[in-house]
Amino acid sequence: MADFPIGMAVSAGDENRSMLDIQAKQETIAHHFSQLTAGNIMKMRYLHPQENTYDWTEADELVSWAETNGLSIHGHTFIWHSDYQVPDFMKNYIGDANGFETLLDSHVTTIADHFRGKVDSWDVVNEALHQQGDGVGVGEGNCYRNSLFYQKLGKDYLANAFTAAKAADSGADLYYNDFSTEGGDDDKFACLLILVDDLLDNDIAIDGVGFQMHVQIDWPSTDDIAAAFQAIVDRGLKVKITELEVPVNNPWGAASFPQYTSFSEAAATRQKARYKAIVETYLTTVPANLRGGITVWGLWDGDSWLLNLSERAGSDDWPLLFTGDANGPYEPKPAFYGVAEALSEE
Ligand code: 9MR
Repeated sequence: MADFPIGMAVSAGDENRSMLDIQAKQETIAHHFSQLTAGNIMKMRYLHPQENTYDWTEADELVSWAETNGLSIHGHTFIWHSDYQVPDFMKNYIGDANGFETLLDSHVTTIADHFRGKVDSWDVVNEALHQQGDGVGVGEGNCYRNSLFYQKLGKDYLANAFTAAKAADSGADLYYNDFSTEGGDDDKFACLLILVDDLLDNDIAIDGVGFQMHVQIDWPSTDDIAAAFQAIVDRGLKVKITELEVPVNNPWGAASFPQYTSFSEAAATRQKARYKAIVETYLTTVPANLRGGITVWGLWDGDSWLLNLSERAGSDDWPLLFTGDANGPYEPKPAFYGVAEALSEE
């Protein structure tokens, strides 16, 4: 339907609701989507649990399913600060900065090399910028998250990771990926541009920016989203929506929460319009040669990570494109048709 990847984030391996255990899920995904992102199983700790041990079994199984069914893979992710994902041997590393740099380069190189030719694109580094609302302001010195990697190597770990990934797999598109960069948080967006421009000024091999887009039904505005995409397009880089979902309730923006206590027709209609507007914004702002694709973060409402998020306690958000039961069948929601309409209007 689209001439760029339409992606789906999936559970696999021994995770709950693994797509490889659920026939109906495989069929629905193969029918409607052209790319997979592993929601978890290609993160640092899964692939590289110990310094000299890589575990490819679960990822290879998923990649092989994708290959057999004609879907490409977006790799997620070589480097992510999230405590639960950083392997203990990295946290406990006691050598000097050079040693840590070698270890991290080898992590990226080994994984990129293993999947060379099988993974179309990678989130090379995920969420290296400060969280929104932390009040530190903008400026190169306070843009970067004080992660383990930053503590050990400063911002150089980003450039190093892109360089190592390109050397190991020159064919894969390399993305910097983050959340709240799609407008609505001016400081974080300014920091994104500082990061990207720093890489470009130093001729580092970055191909694009991944906008996660864990957005709200009413935030950020499509004007803000368009401006964020445009800034990346102006730099000649690809734009990829990497983790899209649209919950019907906004826990931060509105006085009453939840706004919808059932998935009413009004909620479904509003959600459809929002999904459609996001895809239209993408299509009108990003020229065809810079479209890295659009990935939704889960298949049906019961798959969403938002169900476990404390900020959303007391709400059921129905954030995804399908409804159904755990083992299927899955029914497209109005939002699905909103996306399809936007794509077919092109
Ligand atoms: O959806 C993912 C959830 O299943 C995991 O428990 C969580 C921690 O690894 O990560 C979630 O995915 C995140 C993604 O990797 C990076 N951007 C934010 C996503 C939602 O938290």
